[in-house]
Amino acid sequence: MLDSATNSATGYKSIYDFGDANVESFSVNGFVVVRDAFPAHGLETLQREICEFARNFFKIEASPFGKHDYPSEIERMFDIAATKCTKDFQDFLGKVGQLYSYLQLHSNSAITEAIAGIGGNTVFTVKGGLFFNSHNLKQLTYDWHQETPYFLENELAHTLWFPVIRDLKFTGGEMLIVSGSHLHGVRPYTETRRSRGYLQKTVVLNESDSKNVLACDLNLGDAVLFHPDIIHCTSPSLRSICRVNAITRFVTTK
Ligand SMILES: O=C(O)CCC(=O)C(=O)O
Repeated sequence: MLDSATNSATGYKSIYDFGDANVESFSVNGFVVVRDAFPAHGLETLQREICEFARNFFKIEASPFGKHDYPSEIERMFDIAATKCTKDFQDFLGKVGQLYSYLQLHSNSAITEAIAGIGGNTVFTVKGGLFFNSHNLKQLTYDWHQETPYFLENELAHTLWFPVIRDLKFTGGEMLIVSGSHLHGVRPYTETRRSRGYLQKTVVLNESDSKNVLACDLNLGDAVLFHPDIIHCTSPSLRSICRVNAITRFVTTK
């Protein structure tokens, strides 16, 4: 169980207090925080590409600040696109994971070193995309679940989760994880799907899980790398500003 920590804005303990990037902490907690995982210029290139891609995909006119303030432009376009058509928006979020600038981010040595540091498997390929959280849009959030049941045809190595446009303490809507929950393997789950939403493979938290919840209140540039059996979910979005994050799953072939 977790002993002490500062609280994040959500009232949950902050992941920063538990995420030392070493093999011992990974084996106990099931995650590590990778500080300075991405250089600012790499994230800015991704933000610019997301803006261009969104403008073309959703046929939205550029705003006057669109050339200078990519985070605000992404928020503006995503708010429009998300409320208009959830299905297209879902497709779009997934396709961002194939952008050159997205894949390029992962060639960064901080990521490869972190994977090697926690005794990672040989990684053959990545599957990634954006996630979005807003108080107007509950369909694109996840209940408590594990990654493994979603990737039965591949062997999932590690999962990387990171903010794409702003620090999470500013936007809220963090991902929540249950520290140490990977130690019990894959749990029984219930499949449901909200109208026009993601497939849910929901697990129920027990009393000890509930005491070990941490908020991934990461700063832009940092990332969390976690075990595929870690239980996690999207926290409710309480602020007016949306949250834009990415997930990359590193997979090995079976
Ligand atoms: O970023 C989020 O909202 C959660 C995403 C997630 O849990 C997942 O893709 O497995």
